[in-house]
Amino acid sequence: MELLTAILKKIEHYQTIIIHRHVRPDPDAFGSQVGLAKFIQANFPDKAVYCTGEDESSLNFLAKMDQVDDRTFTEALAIVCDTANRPRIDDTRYQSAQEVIKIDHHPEVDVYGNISWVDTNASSTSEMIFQFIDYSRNQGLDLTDEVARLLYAGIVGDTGRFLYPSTTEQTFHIAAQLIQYQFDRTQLYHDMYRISIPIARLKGYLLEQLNVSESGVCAVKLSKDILERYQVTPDQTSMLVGLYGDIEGIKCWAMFVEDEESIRVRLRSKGPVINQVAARYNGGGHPLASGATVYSWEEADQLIDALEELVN
Ligand SMILES: [Mn+2]
Repeated sequence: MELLTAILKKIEHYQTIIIHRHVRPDPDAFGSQVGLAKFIQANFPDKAVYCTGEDESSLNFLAKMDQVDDRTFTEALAIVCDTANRPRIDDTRYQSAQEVIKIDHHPEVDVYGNISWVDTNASSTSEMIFQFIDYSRNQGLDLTDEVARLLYAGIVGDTGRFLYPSTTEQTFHIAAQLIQYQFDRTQLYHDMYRISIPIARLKGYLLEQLNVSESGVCAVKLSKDILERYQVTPDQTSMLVGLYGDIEGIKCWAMFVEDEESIRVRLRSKGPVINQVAARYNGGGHPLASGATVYSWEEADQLIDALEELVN
């Protein structure tokens, strides 16, 4: 509560507020960032509120980013949503802001910000933004339909449509309140889960290649050649990482995606805690869902060995 009061005071105090989130955004990153921005803008129409970071074409249905010039940062309050560590903040210019606030639900691997509100029990940062808004509503501020849509998208995204164990009674309670607002939930689901024909074909390839070790580790490698053959970009493969969750015998899995200069790794688990392994390979994240980066296929194999060790 004290944190919420402190955050609201800062928002009231600053005339210019710039909101950030992590690189390679997902619906929770966008939902929390833009949801908070639109909430502030709706309640304080005289303030200048911006969302910064690169646009993401697959999330255009949620929002587009603003252009912010360097000078604007020097007088601003920067709020960073859904980002555990500083290297992952999209737009490094938060460094020149007057003050920084961190709002996040990942394990705290990097303490930053003049105010830091971290709640690892929250399903999503969007859920936390709702809590903040709920608190502010008692102070007379209003939630709008568009804000409700954005936060709902963030919660749905990070809980895998209310499937993951991070989904709590509170999550459902918040979702129940959000759907009382006017937005097209069916359209939102269509936009979030529609897959293109190239991705559908790549899905077929991935299932065909399925290879599960005796201990329950599954690893799949998508080289540049394969991506080219299927006409899919590294970014577009992110929606396929959940593919293995329903397959029997798989305890944890890694998807390697070759990029220009590195190999991105997406790690998922049904029990063994994998973020320690991710941390050893230039990454991090949640206990059961992490990301990492390796620089050769040999290093990729070492990471697979680390998963084998973890499971055994
Ligand atoms: Mn999140």
